Amino acid sequence: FGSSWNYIANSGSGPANWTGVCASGTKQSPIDINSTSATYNPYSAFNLQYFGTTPAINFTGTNNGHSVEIAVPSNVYFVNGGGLTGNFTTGQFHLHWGSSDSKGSEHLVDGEQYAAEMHFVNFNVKYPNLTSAADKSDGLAVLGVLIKVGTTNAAFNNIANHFSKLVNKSSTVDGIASFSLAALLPNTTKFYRYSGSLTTPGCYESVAWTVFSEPIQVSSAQMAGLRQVMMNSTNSMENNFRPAQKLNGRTVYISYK
Ligand code: GRE
Ligand code: ZN
Repeated sequence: FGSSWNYIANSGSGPANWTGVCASGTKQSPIDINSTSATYNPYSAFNLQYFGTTPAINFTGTNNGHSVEIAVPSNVYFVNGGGLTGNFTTGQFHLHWGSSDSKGSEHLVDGEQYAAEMHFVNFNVKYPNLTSAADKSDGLAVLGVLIKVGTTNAAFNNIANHFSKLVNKSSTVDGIASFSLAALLPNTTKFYRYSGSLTTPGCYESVAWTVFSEPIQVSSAQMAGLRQVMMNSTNSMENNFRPAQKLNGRTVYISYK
């Protein structure tokens, strides 16, 4: 199975055929978040340390065949507070998106799917790297940002300007100058929180999920750039989202009343 998995339903390797924890797990992601049945939790302040800065570092963009992923040097950006147990450092961020504006996000809110979703993957600093943290129960804290199509997002151009160089599988772009990651986040402190998993194989149940309750906007031209990206020589990468998984009695928390 390895990295032969994909998002194509009738291929024999699509989400319904993913194996291991993806199939047997009981805390899988994504989910459809029911906002009215979510439990209010008065979280302490959420701290996205250094997200608002532009350190003198570079990012590397990669088309890994499943997503467009931006690798971030670890121990530069940190995520803590907001009810998280421990300190987490950003390892990468990546995107999931659809072929039309009415699908593409992984999380849904009250049954509504968004055009895309960005995941900031942060790993617990008690582990040496993202790979070793990924299968630990306290390993990951992922920030999910829902995306809808509307106005042009200037910050998004920091990555969108490179999409044309990431069209082909395994292509990379080095030396993407750092920028304020905070500018890619919605202008809200409101979020949902639940315990879940990686949304890609091996689907480890190691993620404290934060999904911000407000989407960000990107323009239709910016979305079009993303939709040019290919998963292999014949198929577009669009619709690289896993369908919503069963809640199985989990509590979804909401940070505000
Ligand atoms: C994801 O696809 O959402 C993901 C990763 C790696 C770690 C965590 C995670 O690709 O949620
Ligand atoms: Zn993801």
